[in-house]
Amino acid sequence: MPDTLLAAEPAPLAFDPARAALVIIDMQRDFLEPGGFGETLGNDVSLLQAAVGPCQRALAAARATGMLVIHTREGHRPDMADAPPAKVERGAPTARIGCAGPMGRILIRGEAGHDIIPELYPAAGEVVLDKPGKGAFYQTDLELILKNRGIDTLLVAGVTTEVCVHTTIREGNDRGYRCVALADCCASYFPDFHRVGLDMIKAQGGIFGWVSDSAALVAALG
Ligand code: TIU
Repeated sequence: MPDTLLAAEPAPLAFDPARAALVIIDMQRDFLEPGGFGETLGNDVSLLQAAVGPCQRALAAARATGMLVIHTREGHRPDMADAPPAKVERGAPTARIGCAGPMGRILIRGEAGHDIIPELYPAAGEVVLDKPGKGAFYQTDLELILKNRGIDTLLVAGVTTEVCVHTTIREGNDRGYRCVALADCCASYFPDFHRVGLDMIKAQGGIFGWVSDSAALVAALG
């Protein structure tokens, strides 16, 4: 398929949808719903709802195009052997990673809170990638999956903008991928961090990526 032009900042990006992946970061109940990890950290989880509708539209467009879709989930093994003490012990949350909560053990694989929200639930055949860290490349087989599919462009959505989305885009940029943050498909517990996080990506001529949005993606794939 010929290159498709995506409206983006700091400049439009030509990409081949067959070599692009929609990567939806950590749209898990633990981050978006009351009683999960995000709330234990003292956050207003309702702020992340803004990204759900735009993610649904981006996901529908990607599915209609046959684009590779990857859903990531941050979390740990039930025995927590992969959870660094520095991460588990940090701060003063109301409940730490691994503690029992209303959606099961906080940020533990297999628990209800660890799963993707129903609105964005993975379809059969879509990649679900479990990651122990903030970045989707760290200690996962993401790079192998992308290589096997010949992917060169990552369209990145999800939460939170300045934490797992940023880390993944930085990791992907250093590995040679063209990384695009879909602005309205991302959200943060800190609206200022969301805005400035996007500004950081596209400053300096796009120092580590591009910023676009769901409407531009839908238009480009339409
Ligand atoms: N707390 C916060 O803003 N984010 C995370 O802990 N993980 C993700 O961003 N997924």
